[in-house]
Amino acid sequence: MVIVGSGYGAAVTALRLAEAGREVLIVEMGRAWNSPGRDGRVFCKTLQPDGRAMWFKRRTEAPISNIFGLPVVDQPITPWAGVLDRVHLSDAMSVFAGRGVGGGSLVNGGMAVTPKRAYFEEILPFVDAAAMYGTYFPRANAGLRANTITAAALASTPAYRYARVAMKQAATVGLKTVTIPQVYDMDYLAAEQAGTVPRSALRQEVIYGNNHGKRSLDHTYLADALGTGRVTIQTLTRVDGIRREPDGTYVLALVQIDERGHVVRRREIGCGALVLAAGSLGSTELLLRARDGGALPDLPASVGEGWGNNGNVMAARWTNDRVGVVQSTMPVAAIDNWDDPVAPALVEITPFPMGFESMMVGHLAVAKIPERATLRYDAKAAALRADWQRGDNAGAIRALKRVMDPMNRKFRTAYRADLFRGGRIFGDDFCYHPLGGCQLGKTTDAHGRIPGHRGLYVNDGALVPGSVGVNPFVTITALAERNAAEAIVPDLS
Ligand code: FAE
Repeated sequence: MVIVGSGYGAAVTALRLAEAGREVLIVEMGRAWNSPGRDGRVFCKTLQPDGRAMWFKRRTEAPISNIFGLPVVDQPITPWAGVLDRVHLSDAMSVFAGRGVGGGSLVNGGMAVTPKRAYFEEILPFVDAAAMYGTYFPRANAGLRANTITAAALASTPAYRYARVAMKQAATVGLKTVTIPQVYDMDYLAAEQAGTVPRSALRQEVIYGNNHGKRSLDHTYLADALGTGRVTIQTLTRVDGIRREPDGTYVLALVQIDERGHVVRRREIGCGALVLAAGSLGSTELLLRARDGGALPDLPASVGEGWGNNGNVMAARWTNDRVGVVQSTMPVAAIDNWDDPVAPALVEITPFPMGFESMMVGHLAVAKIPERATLRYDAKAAALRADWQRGDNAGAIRALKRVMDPMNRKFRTAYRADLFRGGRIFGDDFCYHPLGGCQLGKTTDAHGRIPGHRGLYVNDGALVPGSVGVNPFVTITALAERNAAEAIVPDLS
């Protein structure tokens, strides 16, 4: 039994299969982030990145490139098996993704948000919402060890001054604000603030990994899975192709590399059951290559369709109030503008921990937009592509403006135009939340099984049809719990 990838869908599937007595091999292209480098840190410093920062890049490619209009953020690095990847799907869209044991949980902002039930029912009408909200979302949040900052801590922690400033200004113009659960340990954060433990969230760490405090999957689901004694993780090994023997065995072509990227071994392994959980892009790419390359020609024509960016767009505004030099990288608050009939969105209040008083507040919108793209594999360029165009994010920008414009008007403040490439006000050409490509109930059956391919499953963000209205990992985890409980484990036990 093989699982490709070690992010949310993979970690859940591995744990539940192992608990049911199955031996599981996880194949993960990134490394295990559990041993310190020569500087004593597992992950590099955010403002002094090295090869650990990014997946085989010569230069970092951070979401924000400029400070005061100067392109000083990105720095040259040695190509290495680093933790954050940026995959360029088209001129108008690139996707950030985690690489390593734990997938996106190693680099993400830790916001653990359960979607609005009405929207969940709208996007996945055939999924039993009562079971999701009664059983699988609570199970996912427990497995992820989500916790919530107390009202007292939010009101007083110096590192959340930026959140308080934004919440107050939002409330002044009549917007609703909410506290958001986190997988970062809020007790650890309090200890950071008190100066009794090494800093991580308060030391600018997030996109290149957190050295402390973060309950990433390697500390939760994957640790529990390994604890069963039935799960093995093969790291630095990429699944490069899937074919099938006449007896039904799936054969995976594996390419193992060292941390500098040199190929150390190529081999094939066979398995009777295969779960693809390599993320929206990774799982879709494997299926596209297998179908279009002729190895699995009967895969559904819909593979690649229904891909979306979850309505992601980022921007920042000047404030007329100080937001604090030391800011927690772990967002705990948002503006909930989901009831806006024109352009609904959840708008995160994000930090910009630049190490000086920046007088700015950032926002990442997760907007409800209908735009979807189709992913295809360009064999010549050996790259995944999407027909996503710049205008496709116009609805997300509109949703973000409906939150930020009133605050700018009221407080006589302005958008910052000095952060993104080309002097853009809106960071609309990248996303953190790739979703879809192997949609539940379209490319797969209602539980992630690929029709006509016994023993082949998808169980990750590729199943979610392009948008879920909030940050997605709780939804991906809960759907994976559901598919494991209702299909994968019963099928394979
Ligand atoms: P994912 O976690 O991406 O795992 C896929 C794994 O498969 C990775 O470890 C890959 O290295 C591996 N892989 C891919 N292809 C292959 C292959 N061919 N062979 C072997 N291994 C392979 O998938 N979401 C939230 O809910 N809250 C947040 O606050 C949040 N912040 C984010 C911030 C950043 C900077 C980023 C990048 C993402 C953020 N996300 C957030 C999104 C979240 O991390 C993402 O939705 C999930 O990680 C997706 O989970 P999957 O299981 O689909």
